Amino acid sequence: MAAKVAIIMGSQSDWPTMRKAAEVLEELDVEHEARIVSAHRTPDRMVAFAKGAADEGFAVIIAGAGGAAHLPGMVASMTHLPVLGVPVQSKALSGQDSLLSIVQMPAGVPVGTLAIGEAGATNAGLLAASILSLGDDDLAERLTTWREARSAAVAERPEN
Ligand code: RP5
Repeated sequence: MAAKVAIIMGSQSDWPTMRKAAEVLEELDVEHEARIVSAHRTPDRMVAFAKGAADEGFAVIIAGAGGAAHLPGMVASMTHLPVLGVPVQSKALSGQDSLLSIVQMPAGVPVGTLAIGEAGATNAGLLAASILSLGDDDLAERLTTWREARSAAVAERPEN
């Protein structure tokens, strides 16, 4: 069974951000699955997901949430899998609340926290692929090719 990446989010409203992680994983041909799992609205679903994620075949978890963004940290407390946290840009505080809720974990329960918003989601996808590439030479090659293409697409001079 190929290692999968789970993309979980607290709400449907997080999907426009979190789909950026899915898009980059699709580009890299990495198996992934997106689910809505809320720490506050569906706590039982969260516990079941976190405790069962490894047995389901997930190798990396990307967790995005906004506001009082407890999802990544709570999931990290219940699994040994790497958890990458994406602070979704909130309306009230522009995602600063999300960032601080996710990043400041106590020692012993790590969450790899990315940037606020779409850049964070894209980079979470890339980081998940990078983690999986440690045990997958073909993926490492695809990732290298992807990065080279991104570099090649940068013009040397600005256009008028
Ligand atoms: C969080 O509350 C979600 O992750 C979302 O970012 C935020 C707002 O959710 P909705 O009220 O839009 O469903 O749990």
